Amino acid sequence: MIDLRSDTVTRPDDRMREAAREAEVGDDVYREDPTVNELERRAADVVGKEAALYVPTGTMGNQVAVRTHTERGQEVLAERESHVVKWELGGMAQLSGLQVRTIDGDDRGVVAPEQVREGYVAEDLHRPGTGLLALENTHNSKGGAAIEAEVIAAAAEAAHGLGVPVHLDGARVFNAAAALGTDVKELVDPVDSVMFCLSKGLGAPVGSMLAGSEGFVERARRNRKLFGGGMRQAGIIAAPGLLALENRHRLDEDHENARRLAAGLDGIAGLSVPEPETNIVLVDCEGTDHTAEEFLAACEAEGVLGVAFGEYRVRFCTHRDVANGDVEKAIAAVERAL
Ligand code: TLP
Repeated sequence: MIDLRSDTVTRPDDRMREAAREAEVGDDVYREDPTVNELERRAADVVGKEAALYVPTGTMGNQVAVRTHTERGQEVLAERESHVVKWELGGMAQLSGLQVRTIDGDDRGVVAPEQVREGYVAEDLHRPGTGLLALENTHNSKGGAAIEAEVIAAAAEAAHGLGVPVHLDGARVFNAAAALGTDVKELVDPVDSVMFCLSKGLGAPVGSMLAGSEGFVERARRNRKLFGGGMRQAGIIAAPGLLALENRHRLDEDHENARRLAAGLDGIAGLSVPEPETNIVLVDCEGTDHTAEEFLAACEAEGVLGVAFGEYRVRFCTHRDVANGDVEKAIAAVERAL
């Protein structure tokens, strides 16, 4: 089976398993786990922030960030299709008592500065006030669009001009940096906090990082505990995370595989597949007269897995466990499926 459902499906390699076995550990709630401490230092360095916090999932990282930046009852501005709005179980409302005001980004999920200013509400007798702007890079729902540093900076500047902090869901921010040929620090410099995942293209079995100023991360540490994310001998999972951090230089390979996959699938009658910017391939299958679910069932029977991203839209995602020749096999399998 060629599993292209997500870049989260990768298995830890032998080096990661070995690193987990050998990891020096301690109780991380007491901040006594040397491996977690090292991972937090290295992660902060890589993104150019003062400090970082290890969290079990990207979802927890986003939710802790949102909670840390805001006060109950405020509004959060976020792109309509962003993960934090669409795929986190309404966590902002459930966990932090926030109301979301969505912004319709463009077809790459870009939020323009004037949209930030339009969406902002000042606190008064009737209105709750805007507590946070949440951005996403790469933008998952929009096919892994790699949003340029100046675009992020423009939206962030608009928010900061209104006294509103900015969080970036950078689950795949290293994919964005690789695709743009930019240092990740440039992409995250304009924002106050960034979450990135070790468990996607970087290949760790678990874990994400939330980075920001010392003060922000100190407060986030309390909220992580509140949300049940205070882990103990977490060095066992942080050790593969340290190796994963070094895998950020391998993402171009996933992007190249995604481009080859997209080009091959686009050549199949009934499928329309734009050239991907990173490792996410969105396939429009309306021309086949089959829904995404029907199309996916046929693909599965031929040995390829993807996920539905709409009635006639399917996502295939390339990753570290895509073996040599898998892209060509997947294209041939989809052709047979149809
Ligand atoms: N995304 C998953 C699914 O939830 C859709 C995937 O397979 O892509 N931010 C972004 C932009 C994400 O894509 C994801 C995971 C998360 C946050 C949450 O990360 P986890 O799964 O670690 O909670």
